[in-house]
Amino acid sequence: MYTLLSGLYKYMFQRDEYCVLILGLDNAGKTTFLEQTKTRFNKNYKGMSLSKITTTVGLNRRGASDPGELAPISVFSFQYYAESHGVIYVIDSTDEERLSESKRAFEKMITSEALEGVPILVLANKQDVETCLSIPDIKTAFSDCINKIGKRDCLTQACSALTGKGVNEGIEWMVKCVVRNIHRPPRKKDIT
Ligand SMILES: Nc1nc2c(ncn2[C@@H]2O[C@H](COP(=O)(O)OP(=O)(O)OP(=O)(O)O)[C@@H](O)[C@H]2O)c(=O)[nH]1
Ligand SMILES: [Mg+2]
Repeated sequence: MYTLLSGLYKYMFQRDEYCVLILGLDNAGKTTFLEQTKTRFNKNYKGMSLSKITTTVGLNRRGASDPGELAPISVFSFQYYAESHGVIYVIDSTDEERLSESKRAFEKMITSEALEGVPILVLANKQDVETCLSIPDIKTAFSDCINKIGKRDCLTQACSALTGKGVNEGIEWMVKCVVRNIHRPPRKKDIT
């Protein structure tokens, strides 16, 4: 009886909550992607003008002496890794010079035990720029990471956080993956 009532309570008054990290080197387009996503998926969201977004300061910033570290939350990554249900990894497709740095950071992230089995969406961002690297170029540069991805879901998606191209596809894929991942059940949040 208690189980039934508790199940009914959860059904009526609680909802599932998933935590997805957005990682990548500085200037990759993480904040722009987040704002674009919020604007698209939240009808009431009145975001800032995307073209006015500048470098995130504070905790989200990478230390200058820290090459290869991920820009956001690098100091507390492990704490966040353990609590996350998915990772969106943003690559600047216009920055060939830093592609290997981005690959090293990606490799470091996916080999973290705290992220085992977590779905990873790799966003090849800034695809609106004519001279950008193509998806095959980026896949080739990241090719030695493939055997470290393991059994988790992983998708490389072409995207422009600025124009919104590829954003819906990426988010919809991520939602499908986190919901079906039985190894990381959602948090239950009371509906207020
Ligand atoms: N052309 C183009 N520019 C983009 C795109 N996404 C982001 N940018 C630009 O790239 C710059 C960095 O974008 P941000 O969203 O601030 O990048 P970030 O990863 O949050 O950077 P940090 O906060 O420094 O870690 C800004 O000038 C954006 O306008 C894109 O899809 N296309
Ligand atoms: Mg930012």
